[in-house]
Amino acid sequence: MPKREYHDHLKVPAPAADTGSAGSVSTAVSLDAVVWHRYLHFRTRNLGARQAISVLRHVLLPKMTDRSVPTNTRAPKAGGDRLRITYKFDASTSTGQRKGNRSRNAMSLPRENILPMNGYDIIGDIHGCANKLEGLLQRLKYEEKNGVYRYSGPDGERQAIFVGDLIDRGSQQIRTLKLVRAMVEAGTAQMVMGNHEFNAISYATPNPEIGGEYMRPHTDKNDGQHKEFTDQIPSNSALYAQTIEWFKTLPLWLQFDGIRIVHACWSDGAIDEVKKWILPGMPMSTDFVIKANQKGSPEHKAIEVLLKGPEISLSAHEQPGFMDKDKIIRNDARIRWWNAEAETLRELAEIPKGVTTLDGTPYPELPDQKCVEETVYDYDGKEPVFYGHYWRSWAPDEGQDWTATTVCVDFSAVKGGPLVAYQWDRGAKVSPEHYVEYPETQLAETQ
Ligand SMILES: [Mn+2]
Repeated sequence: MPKREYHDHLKVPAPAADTGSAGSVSTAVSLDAVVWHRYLHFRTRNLGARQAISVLRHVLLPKMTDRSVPTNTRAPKAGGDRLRITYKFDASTSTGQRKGNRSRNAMSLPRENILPMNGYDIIGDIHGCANKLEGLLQRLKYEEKNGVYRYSGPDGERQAIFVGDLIDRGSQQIRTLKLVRAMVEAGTAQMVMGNHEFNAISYATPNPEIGGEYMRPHTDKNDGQHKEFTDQIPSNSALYAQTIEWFKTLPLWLQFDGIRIVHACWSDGAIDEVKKWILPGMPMSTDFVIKANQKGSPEHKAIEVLLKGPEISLSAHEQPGFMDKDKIIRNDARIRWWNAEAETLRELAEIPKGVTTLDGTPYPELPDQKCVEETVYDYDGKEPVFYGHYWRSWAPDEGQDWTATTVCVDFSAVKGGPLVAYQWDRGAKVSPEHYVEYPETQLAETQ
């Protein structure tokens, strides 16, 4: 493996140290998207603003003198990709006089922080299937080094992106968490929150209005869904508390380099609602957790759409409910938001194959009536959006699992399906050859 070169120069305006007198200078740094996300990643470690800035300085501006101190005391704002940092100098430490400072206009940055990625490997819902995760990472040419998987193949710099739902159901909860968290913290991966991580946060958040209750009530049903996690990571353990705090730092969506990632559904309306509450890079607050668990609140609706996907009411369209596999009666159907052209009830509503009406007869075809409100979820963005959540069956179907601008990567790994990734190369069009599954599908014998 070729030795990596970790230093390079990025042309950013260095604080001009002019006079040799004491003073301060402020500089606006244009951050590459990767650096920006790297920076946000540091912010998500629950650092205070000062600590974060000092980390930032360490990462971005390692050639600054020790005594040129960033003076921001507030967190820099995520206004696009620009960041304003003010440096304070005294006469003896102005950068221009510093011996060995080769360039006033270039600062040395760690290369892995500034190089744009050649591509991203977007990985589906894991649900505690650590063996499949390791198998998939190895197929994608990630190698473990010092406890962290990192892309080590021939294709330049790549990063993994997890679409959420690391936990619940599977038998390897801790291994999965440790593996993914190590990658996210080392910057070899990013991750968005899934509904299972959000549920875990809510399950651990006391209800301020009812003593002894939690925002996600500890009912038999909710206990059951969360059982593998709480069995393997007892709620009184330090790991439990640390894990819940880490979940709060996960973003609800990601957008950079021409791609978008969300657990269940990209919705500009839902994103705008969440932006009122959560600043980029800041952890989810308890206030938001409480709001987002109040049925009917805009925050609840936004979280439902982003993490579980939008639904359409069958009864509101005078259609019968259906009985799902678990004999639960459903009056709402999932919306096929990935179908940009969907307009009618039949096109919009996803009725699972083989379900019946309440009296046991096969569910009839839905009418062709036009819907208006629900088409708001039709994805019409130009950037491809990658998502998980939908428990699809391998192999991917065109129009359903992938379109020109939507890519589902959840193929039910914990229910016997493969764990799936989509290898996105910068600028490439969506195409099913970019799907990679583990275990690998046996190809049919050809004649
Ligand atoms: Mn999910």
